[in-house]
Amino acid sequence: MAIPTSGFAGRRRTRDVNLPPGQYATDSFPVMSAGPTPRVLRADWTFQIAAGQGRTHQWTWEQLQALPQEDVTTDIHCVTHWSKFGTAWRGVSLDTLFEDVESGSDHTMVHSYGGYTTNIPLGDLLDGKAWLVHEFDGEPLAAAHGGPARLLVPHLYLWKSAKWVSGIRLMDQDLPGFWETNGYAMYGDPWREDRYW
Ligand SMILES: Nc1nc2c(c(=O)[nH]1)N[C@H]1C(S)=C(S)[C@@H](COP(=O)(O)O)O[C@H]1N2
Ligand SMILES: [Mo]
Repeated sequence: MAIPTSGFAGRRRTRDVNLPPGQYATDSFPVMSAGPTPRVLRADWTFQIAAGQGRTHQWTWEQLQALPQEDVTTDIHCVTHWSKFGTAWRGVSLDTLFEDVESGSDHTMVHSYGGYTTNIPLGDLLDGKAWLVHEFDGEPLAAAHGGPARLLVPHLYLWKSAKWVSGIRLMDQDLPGFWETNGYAMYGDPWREDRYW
């Protein structure tokens, strides 16, 4: 939605209320990867949640597909200043995956095939805020964008949405992942421009 910032029609300038500070909107979908694209076959794919003390929950591709699927349309915001409005995804809510996970830990490290990691507070993965997605725009998620499956945490900068995600490990303390070790913020709220430390 665009709102006018001036009442004079002739001099009207608009500011998009959905655009976080310092961002511009783009229709393209840039590929941002820190390394080569890992090729993971769906037949070999697994996703794990490790809750500590040997309690690990694991899903195969077939088991993931058998879970309730949600269609999510959301804006995404990259720390390199581009935002993309109304992106359409399909996948499984993290609430569904965490349903039977018992843990007293408040922090998580998200792990990807290929070795990428990123830290996210557990609370930011629950209550309808995050998904494990495997379709974009009605098509299987392209490998360049994280296929077979990636995390989608749209209320944080997009580096938190780990591509080629392989699992989530619960942690008792907040530890930095890959980009967080290399200067990116621990939390990454686009509305507060929480970009770098
Ligand atoms: N595994 C993995 N996930 C990743 C990255 C990466 O390099 N490896 N890059 C992150 C960054 S910095 C961004 S901006 C988004 C980019 O997603 P896209 O390539 O689909 O636009 O993925 C994030 N997830
Ligand atoms: Mo990024």
